[in-house]
Amino acid sequence: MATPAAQQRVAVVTGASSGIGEATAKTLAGLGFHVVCVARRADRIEAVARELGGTAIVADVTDDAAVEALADQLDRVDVLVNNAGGAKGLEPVADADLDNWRWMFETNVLGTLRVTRALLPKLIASGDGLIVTLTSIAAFETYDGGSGYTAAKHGQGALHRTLRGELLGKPVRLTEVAPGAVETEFSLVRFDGDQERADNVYRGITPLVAQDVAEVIGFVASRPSHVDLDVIVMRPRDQAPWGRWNRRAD
Ligand code: 8X3
Repeated sequence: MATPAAQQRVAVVTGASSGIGEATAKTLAGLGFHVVCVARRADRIEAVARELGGTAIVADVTDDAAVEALADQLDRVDVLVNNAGGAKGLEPVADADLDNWRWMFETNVLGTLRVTRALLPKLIASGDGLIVTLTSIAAFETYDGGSGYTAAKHGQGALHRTLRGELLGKPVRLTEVAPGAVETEFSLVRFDGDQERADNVYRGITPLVAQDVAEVIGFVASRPSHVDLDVIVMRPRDQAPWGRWNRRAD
């Protein structure tokens, strides 16, 4: 791995190959962190890491051995951004696709658990650690067709929030960032590559973009160490609780 400068703080960002993860990696690098970009797509994270002067580590958060190997390669971790995750499908409960549910629990819930558990000793040892977990407004709301995703995001949020008590007295801050609609590859993944269906999600609204979320994470990571921003819910002005949009005619 590229070596961080002496005393340089290290931030690990999962899902750093695109969208919120990539934008966050760039923002944190701009704040002076050595950023470790983690994702499955080697070519993408290598390009991102090269641009930042950071390190690319190819790892799938659903793979125990890969996450252990990730932890073994890191001497120091000051910030962890649990960003890897996503949605698959929009079926009602009556037609739920169990494979989609498994994928969503594996990536959002167990992925966050694996990476957090593996890096926790180093975050504590840093003396001023920070864990930022990207959940979603789906961690607080439910909506028709969204049960698998909202269940996974509620689970991921519960895991993250539990740490607030378990780590009390340890030098680690915890921030949950819960965005609404952000135009990234999110909907393309959810609809299995169906571009038209993905575009329809954002039709007639002004969604958030990845940079909007990255800037908030940069703000969180640059507060003094006694300040813990606990939960940040952010959504486009055009989005009320899920399913209610201010859509303008095209
Ligand atoms: C995704 C939030 O509003 O696009 O986490 O479903 S939304």
